[in-house]
Amino acid sequence: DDSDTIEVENYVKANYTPPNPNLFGIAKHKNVILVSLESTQNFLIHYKLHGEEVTPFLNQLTSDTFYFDHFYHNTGQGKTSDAEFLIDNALYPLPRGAVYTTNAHNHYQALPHILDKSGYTSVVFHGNHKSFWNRDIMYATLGYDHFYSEKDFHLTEKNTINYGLKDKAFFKQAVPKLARLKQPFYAKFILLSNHFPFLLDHGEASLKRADTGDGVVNRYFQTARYQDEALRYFFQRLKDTGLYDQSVVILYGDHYGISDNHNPAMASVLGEDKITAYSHYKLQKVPLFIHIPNLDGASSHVMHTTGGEVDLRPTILHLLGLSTDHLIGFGADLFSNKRKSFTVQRDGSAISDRYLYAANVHQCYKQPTGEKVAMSNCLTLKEAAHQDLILSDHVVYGDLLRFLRSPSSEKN
Ligand code: GP9
Ligand code: MN
Repeated sequence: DDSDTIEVENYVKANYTPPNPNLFGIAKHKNVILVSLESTQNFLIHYKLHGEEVTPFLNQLTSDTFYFDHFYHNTGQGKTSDAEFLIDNALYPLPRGAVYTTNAHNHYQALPHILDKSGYTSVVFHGNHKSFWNRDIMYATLGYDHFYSEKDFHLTEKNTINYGLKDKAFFKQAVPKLARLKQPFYAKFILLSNHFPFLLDHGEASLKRADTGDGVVNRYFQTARYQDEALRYFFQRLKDTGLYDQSVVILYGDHYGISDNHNPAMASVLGEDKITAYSHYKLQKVPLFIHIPNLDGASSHVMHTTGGEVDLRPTILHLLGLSTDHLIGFGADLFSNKRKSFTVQRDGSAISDRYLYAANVHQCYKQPTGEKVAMSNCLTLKEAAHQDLILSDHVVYGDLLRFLRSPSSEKN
């Protein structure tokens, strides 16, 4: 009802984080290309297996773009779709189920609708059936103009595995469609090949398996390498077509790939005795890369700011020169000098550069050592996470954005 809406509005207003004035509008009218890296965890970056880099292309991107090495997924049971939801709406996914399936008819202030007002065309490319995660319905709600799904690609026995089109064939077929779009566009690419149980066809692995005794973990490195090769090809094509210099390109790991069921193998991968409650949260880091075009001389940097997927909507809008002070949402611009070091996990955990509150064991840890400290150190953090999650859930469960009269919330 109205009092709920007012509470959310006040909280969001009080937490508003202004943009970095040096970057606000730096990419005005540029395209936005978003790539969802399937199950890609941050530990892969610069990791060496059998003395070889697993992700040589992404490793190179850490010095060609803004690379965030303290960036976390904020997803729940809706996995890939939760990550998409977070980024488009700056709202958290739900404590159970997938918001894409349970609340696909709500009112939202999603990126496609916001960008539409600046003349953007919004599209999604994904090599799986359109109804997976209820995407076809949700994308219409969020304002996407077109969804290039399985039926828009040429699928064969050879170019598919597991959930659908292999990443290399996917990019090969998608780039010509991308190049034909009216600019500026917001285009999302959702990858598939690095998906559990991490399958490749014979002769497609360019890296030997790991030898942890756990087949899932062993194969994970091979499909991550395959994805890395597909991304190298994609960037080359973006450069060939001239789109690279006209686009903000964002790559993010959607969620963890290796669950806690594989902790013994992961301990050996990381050279640790065992995966502790603390290292579990470290493993929830996913890589984030942001390429900003025409930023002469200052276009790359390793960013240590603690953040998460919920921060991307304001980050993107500010780069495009669009203000966010009238929008309902959580998170804050990752480039802002005023942002708090903060992100949450859907289980109620909270992370800053100084402390980590681990909800799974109700313990406060000091960062980055993981030393156990008194809960009093974590109370502010824990409460902030709780407020964010509770109020975001109010918005989604109560469909509160329908009550807002600002033009950005109108369905068009
Ligand atoms: C399916 C793909 C994978 O279309 O996005 O979904 P996930 O299982 O990772 O949520
Ligand atoms: Mn996924």
